Order: sequence, then C-alpha cells, then structure tokens
Amino acid sequence: MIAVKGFSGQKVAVLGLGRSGLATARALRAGGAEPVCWDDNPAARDTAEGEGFTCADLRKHGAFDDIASLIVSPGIPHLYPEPNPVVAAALDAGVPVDNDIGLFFRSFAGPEWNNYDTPPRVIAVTGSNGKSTTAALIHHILTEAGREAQLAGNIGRGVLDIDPGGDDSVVVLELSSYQTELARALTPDVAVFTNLSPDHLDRHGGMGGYFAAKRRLFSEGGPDRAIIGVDETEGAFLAGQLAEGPSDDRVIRISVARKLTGPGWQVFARKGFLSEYRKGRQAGSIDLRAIKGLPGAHNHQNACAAYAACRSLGLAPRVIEDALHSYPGLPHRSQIIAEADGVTYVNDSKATNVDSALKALMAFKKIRWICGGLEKEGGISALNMAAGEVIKAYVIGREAAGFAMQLEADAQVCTTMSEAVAQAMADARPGETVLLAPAAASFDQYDNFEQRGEDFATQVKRRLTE
Ligand code: UMA
Repeated sequence: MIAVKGFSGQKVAVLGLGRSGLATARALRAGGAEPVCWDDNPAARDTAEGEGFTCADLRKHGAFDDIASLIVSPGIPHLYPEPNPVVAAALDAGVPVDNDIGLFFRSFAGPEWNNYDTPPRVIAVTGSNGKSTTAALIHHILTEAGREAQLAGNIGRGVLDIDPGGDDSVVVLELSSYQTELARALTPDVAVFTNLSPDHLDRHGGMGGYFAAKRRLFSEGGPDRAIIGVDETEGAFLAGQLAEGPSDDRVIRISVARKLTGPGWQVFARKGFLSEYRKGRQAGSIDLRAIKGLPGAHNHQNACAAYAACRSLGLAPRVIEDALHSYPGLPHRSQIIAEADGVTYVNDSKATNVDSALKALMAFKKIRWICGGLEKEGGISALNMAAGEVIKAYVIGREAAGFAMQLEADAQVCTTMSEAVAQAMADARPGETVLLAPAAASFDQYDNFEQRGEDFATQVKRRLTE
C-alpha cells in the first residue's frame, strides 16, 4: 500500500467504497489521516465499517465543516450529467475535490526518494480503446525483461493498493477519463494516448469534454516522454501541441493507418509489421502476424504503444519482441476461449462501444457475431462498415429488436446470451468464428462486462461438453 501523505491528523472524506474507495481509505489511514467514508449503498458502508472505518452521511448540512478534502471514486459523477449530492456539498463548502490518482502522484515521490539509486518510474496509459491491453503488455514486457513492475488503475486495482516501488522499478497505470478529469496531480514519467473515439459522453458533457479529460494527462506537469496515437485528429493535434518541432523525440508518434516519416521518433504497424524509426533511421522491426495473443489492427496499435513505452525505458527491440510472443492476453479482450470442430470462440465482452466492436470485427473473418445490450450515444450505424465479415448477427439485450433493426447484416433477435450462443453454435461451420463483441454496455442484463463475458464463456463450454 502507498501511505497517503499530507493529511496527518486531518479528516478526509472518501466517497464510494468499491475497489478505488476502500484502497484510498486504507492508504489515508496509513498516512495518519482520519477517513470519513460514505457510499450510497448501505452494504458497501457495512464493509467499510467492518474494517473499522467511520461512515457519516456527507450529504447532511455542515458535514464538510472540518473536512480537508473529498476523494471521489471514478464511477461517481462529479460534474456531468450532474454531481453526486456529496460532491455538490463539498463544492458548496469550498472543500477541494480530488481522487486516488491525484493522491497517488502526490504521495508516491517523497523525501525518501533520495535513498534510491534509480527512483521508480510511472508509465500512465489512457485512450478510448486498448488502454488495458497496452498497460498489461507494458507490464508483461517489463516483467519478462526482469524489471520489477506493478500494474494498477482502471485495470481493476486501486492505485493506492500497490506497494512503494523498489530501485529502478516501474508502476504501470491504466487511467480512464473519469480518473484523469478529476486528479489534482498527474505527473507520470511516460504517458501514452492510444486513440480517441466517442465514449462516456454523458460524463464529460460531450466529445470536447471527453478529449479535454484525457488531455490532462499531458498537461498537468507534463510527462518526460509522450507516446501518442496519431490516427485520429485529436491525437495528431495533441502530438503537435506537445512537440517543439518535427524532430522533437520527447513525442513518439504511433500509427496503424500509415507509414510515419520525418526526423522524429515513430512506431507504426503496416500489413502486420511493426517498424520503429528514429532520426530517419530504422531502429527496430517485428512481424506481429506471428503473435497469436494480439490479433487485428487494434492489437497492433496496442503493440506499437507498448513497444514505444518500453523502448523509451531503454529496452532493446529483441527483448520486447520475445516478450510479445509470450503475452497471454487479458480476459474479455479478443480472448480465444475455445476451438472446436474448426470453429473458434472469441470473447471480446470489453467491446462496450461501437469503435471497439468494429475493431474486433475487423480482426476476424467469417463471423457469427453476438452483439447488443445497452446502446450508447451516437448510434450503431458505423458497425455496418464491417458487415462484409459478418455471416449473421445474434442480438442480445432488452432492446434487442431495435438494435437488430439497425444492422445491415442478417440479424436474429435472441435477447438472452443462452439463446444467442445456442443459435450461433448450431449455425457455425468449420473455419468460422463465434465472436462476442457487443458494441454496447452490459448493464441492462449484467452487473458489468466481465459478468457478460463469463456468461458467454460458460454457455459455450457447457454446450461443447454436452
Ligand atoms: N457509488 C455511490 N454513488 C454513486 C455511484 C456509485 O455511492 O452515485 C458507489 C457504489 O455503491 C460502489 C462504489 O461507488 O460501492 C463504486 O465505485 P466505482 O464505480 O468507482 O467502482 P470501483 O470499484 O471503485 O472501481 C473503480 C473503477 N470503476 C469505474 O470507473 C466505474 C474501475 O474501473 C477501476 O478498475 C477501479 O476503480 C480501480 O481503480 C472499471 C470501469 O468500468 C473497470 N472503468 C470504466 C471503463 O473502463 O469503461 C471507466
């Protein structure tokens, strides 16, 4: 655990008592502060009280009178569509609002850093899609290379839950827009921006707010090295804003859409080959087609970003290539869960938006596609770009009929996962892929995308063994 410094003897309010909030309360207590906790769910309050934390209704008048700061969990709205009443009360009382990421960056480096020969470094990864895979890949490559590395953040582990790093160790953080928008300190050594496509627009007041939230990772103190996907206008703009000129190699540009040229530092993938150029010379090349755990252009983009991050720490191209081959993949992301009778079953439940589902669809051929769920803003018509690879769609979700009507591909309304899996398996022929890539949130039928992916995997495996 990282002990949070700077609040010794003071009361600090913690809103939300899930993975992020509980780790924060423990870290505050370890640093000598007195956490005052609240969660709108009584069961979460019971868990915190079981650990000896004080819970108090922070919505009550005067609740913030003697509170130094409010620390908010990422899933709790602090601005749009409207602030949670506790956040509104803190703002009314003039109490600073922060999150665990801000506390982490203020607490991680301290006076004891003089004791390190080489102090720990932080790599932070943000972007709409691929940030979990990119962060996990960086962590995997570093570990394979013999470096001490820890992985935390949006990937499922609260940042304050990690241990203080040893000499020359690395902390790899996946950061969501919810996290970067609120953090009062954001000072990674290396920052990665994978790509940008519409997501979470209700929480950021639209696309401009969403991009602004992610951009903060590159402005509040600024990283020593910025690795930026430049295939969207926003990424190209960000890279241009950060670099002093075309040869400024503090910015490493990433692309899977084109060969990048120029005197700077760039890593791109074309036709399945990763290339690194620095100062006009080729510095590395990897055949990504041979790497089973990273199928499709979207994974090639993740590989480019992870490669660049590890190169910026001084790892050799050959060491990175070896580690890419042993990458086991993450659950629910292009995860091959079974291969039987010539049919491949792929769980990409993490494809919760149109862009990530489109990328999954483009990574495979002859697809029996399980999709649907809680539709996000912006509609799903863009999915029809990949209709050529889809033999048939099997639509789940409470609004399955409406979802199916918008698809150009032959679509069957199944509503439940059980029905969709049964139909897709009955129809599948050798050489085809049954792909779960919903292009929608899961909350109409599941608690989260993980539960949806597990349901898919369970249904497939059960039917294969029947
Ligand atoms: N709660 C309230 N009031 C509300 C809403 C929630 O009190 O109005 C309470 C809930 O009752 C619950 C707690 O807040 O007890 C949950 O907080 P949370 O939603 O922030 O969840 P955590 O368990 O703390 O997990 C968070 C991240 N969750 C979100 O951003 C929604 C996790 O990312 C992250 O892994 C974890 O911190 C550790 O850092 C998950 C996620 O879905 C994977 N991220 C989104 C995404 O990837 O799209 C951004």
